[in-house]
Amino acid sequence: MNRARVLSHLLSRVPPRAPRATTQALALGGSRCKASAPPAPNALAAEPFLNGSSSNYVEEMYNAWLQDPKSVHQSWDTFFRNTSSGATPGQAYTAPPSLAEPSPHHVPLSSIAPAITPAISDTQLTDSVIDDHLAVQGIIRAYQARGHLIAALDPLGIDREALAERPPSTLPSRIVVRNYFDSIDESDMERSFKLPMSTFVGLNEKTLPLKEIIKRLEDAYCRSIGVEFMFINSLEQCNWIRQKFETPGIMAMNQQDKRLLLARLTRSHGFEGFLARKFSSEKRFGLEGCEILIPAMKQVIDRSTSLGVESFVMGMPHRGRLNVLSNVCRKPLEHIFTQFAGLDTGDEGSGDVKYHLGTYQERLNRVTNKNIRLAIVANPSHLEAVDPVVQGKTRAEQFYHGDSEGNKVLSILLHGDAAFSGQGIVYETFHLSELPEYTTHGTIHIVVNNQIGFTTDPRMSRSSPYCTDVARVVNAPIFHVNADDPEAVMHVCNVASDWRHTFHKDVVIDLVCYRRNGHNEIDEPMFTQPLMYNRIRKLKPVLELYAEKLIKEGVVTAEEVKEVKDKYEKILEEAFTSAKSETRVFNKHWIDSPWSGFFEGKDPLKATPTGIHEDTITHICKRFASAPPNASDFVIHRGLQRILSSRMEMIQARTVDWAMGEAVAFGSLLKEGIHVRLSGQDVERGTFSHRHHILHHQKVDKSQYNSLANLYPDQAPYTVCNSSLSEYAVLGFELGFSMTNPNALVLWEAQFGDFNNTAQCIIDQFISSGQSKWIRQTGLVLMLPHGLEGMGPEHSSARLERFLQMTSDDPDVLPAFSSDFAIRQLSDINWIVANCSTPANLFHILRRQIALPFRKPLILMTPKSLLRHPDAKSSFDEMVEGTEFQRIIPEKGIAAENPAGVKRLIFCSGKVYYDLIAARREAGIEDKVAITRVEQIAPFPYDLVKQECDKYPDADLVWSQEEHKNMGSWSYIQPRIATALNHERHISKCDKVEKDSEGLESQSWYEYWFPWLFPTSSQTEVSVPSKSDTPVASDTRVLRYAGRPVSASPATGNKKTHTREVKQLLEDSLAL
Ligand SMILES: Cc1ncc(C[n+]2csc(CCOP(=O)(O)OP(=O)(O)O)c2C)c(N)n1
Ligand SMILES: [Mg+2]
Repeated sequence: MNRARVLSHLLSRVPPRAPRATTQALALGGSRCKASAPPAPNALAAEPFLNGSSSNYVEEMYNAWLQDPKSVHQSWDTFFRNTSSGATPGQAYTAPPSLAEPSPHHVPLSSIAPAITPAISDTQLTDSVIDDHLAVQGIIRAYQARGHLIAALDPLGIDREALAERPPSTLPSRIVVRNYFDSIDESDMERSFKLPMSTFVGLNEKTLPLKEIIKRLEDAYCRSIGVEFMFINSLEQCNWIRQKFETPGIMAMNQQDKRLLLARLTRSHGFEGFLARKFSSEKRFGLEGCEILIPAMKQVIDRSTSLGVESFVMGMPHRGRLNVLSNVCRKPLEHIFTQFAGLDTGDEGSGDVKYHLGTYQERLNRVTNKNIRLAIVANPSHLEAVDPVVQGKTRAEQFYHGDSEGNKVLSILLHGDAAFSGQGIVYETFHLSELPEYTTHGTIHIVVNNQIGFTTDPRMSRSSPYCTDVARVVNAPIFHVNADDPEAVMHVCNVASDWRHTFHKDVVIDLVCYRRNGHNEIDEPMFTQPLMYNRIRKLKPVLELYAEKLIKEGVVTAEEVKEVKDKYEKILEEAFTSAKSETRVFNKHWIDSPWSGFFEGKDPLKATPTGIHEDTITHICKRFASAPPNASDFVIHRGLQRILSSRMEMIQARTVDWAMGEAVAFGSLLKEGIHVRLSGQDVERGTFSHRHHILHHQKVDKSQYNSLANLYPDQAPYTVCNSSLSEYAVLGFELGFSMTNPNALVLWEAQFGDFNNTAQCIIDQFISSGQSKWIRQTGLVLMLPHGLEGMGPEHSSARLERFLQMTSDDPDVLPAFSSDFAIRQLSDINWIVANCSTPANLFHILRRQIALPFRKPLILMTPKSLLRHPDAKSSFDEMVEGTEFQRIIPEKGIAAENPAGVKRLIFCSGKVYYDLIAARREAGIEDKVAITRVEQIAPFPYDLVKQECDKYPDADLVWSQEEHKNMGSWSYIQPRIATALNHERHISKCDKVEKDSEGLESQSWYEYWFPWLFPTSSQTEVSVPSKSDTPVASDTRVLRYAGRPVSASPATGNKKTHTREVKQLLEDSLAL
């Protein structure tokens, strides 16, 4: 313990103005300094702030000061000046003025002296005493910061062996305490030291012998729990954690809790064993090796319920999912067993494998005697993709319950070790955790860390020491725990629940465990991890270990253990027998977000009108064009004032531009009590500076005004929020948000449409296919700025073609034309894809999302240059009552007045329309060329397109698009127009009503959601239009393509090429 003394002694020999060479030699140590240095004042040695670790720093400061006194902080300058001018020991240092309040946990050195044990307090306060106490503080801190590095976390003991093989300099004690132990000997161990306020190991003692201090620290930090928390910036939070782990006896558990824990472990273990016996060749991604997960989750739920939580929204991967569904959520065992039976489905949907399905259960929590709701969100195979969805759903539940601090709704996310460290979405989701409009006020993360990912060892799958290191970015404490120590796991679960309740921040429980079988039950793990699996084979299951422990402690008897086991086995057997009599599986049993009240009393094929009263339009527009009511106090940017004035002018002219069309859609829904939430990067202003939903006071920071939130006193809330720079997480989040409440319009806007591909997984796995797989509807809107404006390959294409390729309507089958054709198409398709060309149509399509009696995702290509295009405006007349969304906007000019004279009918979509009409005007062929806009691309408006074609019998047909030929709508449009003209193309057969192997019709989604309309499935009251309603004449015209040629890149980066391409496509389109 004398290193500091030696250094300060050396430093004390620094001459007041030693030449630079001398101080450098000092830094190296050795006798030269003694020989060359003249006797120096002993000022430095006596300064209280000097210790071993600061001496190098002092030397650096001193050297710098010698070079230039101004290069060091003023306090150093004063200090060195005082020292040089011969200040007496202890007098040279003058503290710099403090910027911060003194911390309540600050321990002044002087406070050490009185508390030292009699033996020491008799002596003078010497350097040695101070150093020794500082060293003890250092040791305490070392355990707190690094104790986890040597904790016994691994049930396999592999990490311990790895430690033992290390060179002595990296041995455990060295890893934790580094060099503090260098000069400690046995006599130091018996000495008593004052405990600083930064530790709780003393309980009521103020001093303890060093030996006892170290023992207690090892108990707290180096046994079955490894706590990582010292990176947290809050002293309050650090102390809270210290107290939860250091307080002697804090982990003690009563007998009743031990018995409950054993019973829960018995179920967890019994469930997997039962499935293994009954379905030995089926994949189930069993939990064996981490059976403690079930008691752990239940403990978190019990504890959180006792703290006031009523609803738990959970996301989890494949591992142990069935076990969680059964033993945590209490999903009926019969529902789970029938999933193994290979039965036909009894209702709508294409279904999913059993370990991806969601659930929603309401039940009594027996421990707290409170009712709780539990949801596990359905997810695809794509690991961690569900994380942001869970967050969004949780946030929405909190929002609609007015739970502004997350006291009632809690999200729990489960992870695998490989996925947690490997998937970027984990990081993106963590970054939402503290954002005001995205926070769920703390998520409890539980990692099933079985130290393997499929066949890959951790050393090959991550570069971070722990799989949990990603959580450090948000200052989340991380509790690593040996999963074979059930009581330690329970303690950690309690602390994690309390942490979340106290600080409303994320926390991680890392269950360090193993995987007893292969990745799934059919895999052979010995191929790739022979040594690990040799060891696993020798390990007793945790249930056995814990039962033995409790029997030994006298908490239970062997008979009791067996009794609990047999009782559960009987429950399983009975459910298994009753599941055998089931003939169908029902997807509806697996819905994670039921909207029970939403569908009731509705006509499944009737939408409410979207046009609104002109007074409402005017009122909303006026508010949207106005400064806040206290305008004189609220300084608005001059540029914005101009925008507001131009909005006022539009009101005078009874017109709206794009931003106002959108605002009226939002405002009118808000008036009707529909919550609107618009989220995405820079959405408050709008990437193209057209929206300005939030006005900023130019003189007062954070003073803002949101006009749409202030339209009517009793309106629904309006949320508009700039998001983090993430597409994957934010889109996932909004999807989750939209799942909770069907009576809300949730929109996500991409900065530019092409960025949607970084959220591809959410689009493919959830939005496009979610209803089919999980019969879960969503009315989420994706607004994707799209269009080739000469801005280069990026920022041009929202990849419209991909959305169209994923639509689920058959290009070869012409649906029967009937009065409800449009809405029937909407209800049958997986999503709607549109590219509106007028603000009025935008207004209607947004309102239609809510007007529909069901929910469908809407993929909207949105414009850029059209935001300010003088022609892209709509009259109030197009939005008032009696108007509606126009799936196509037919030619309305002179060509339409004399259809017989029309030589060409051009179909197009989006902004290219405005280029085409300008070029047509210039060419003077407005009477010969009709131009019709397809606004709703999917589902394809066969009926209206057919009408247009019929109207111009002598016209040739052209599809004109600005996207390259292998992109945009062409490949979607082409076969569908052919089908519209020629009816069915007989390429594939599509039966609307599917029959199962027993010849029984499955229930359609209408029947499921609207059972009152379907007394029995054979007595349907909905008239299904017959194919004979459809005209049979055939039109042999062939649609021609006019546009850019195929390309690998979505757009040219060269402005001149862009202009040439536009000219070419217009010529191709219009040349007669
Ligand atoms: C995004 C993604 N990539 C790859 C896979 C294929 N896959 C399924 S499980 C698995 C290993 C997962 O390991 P881990 O996260 O540790 O969970 P464990 O199976 O060990 O519980 C892999 C690579 C996947 N499901 N998702
Ligand atoms: Mg794993």
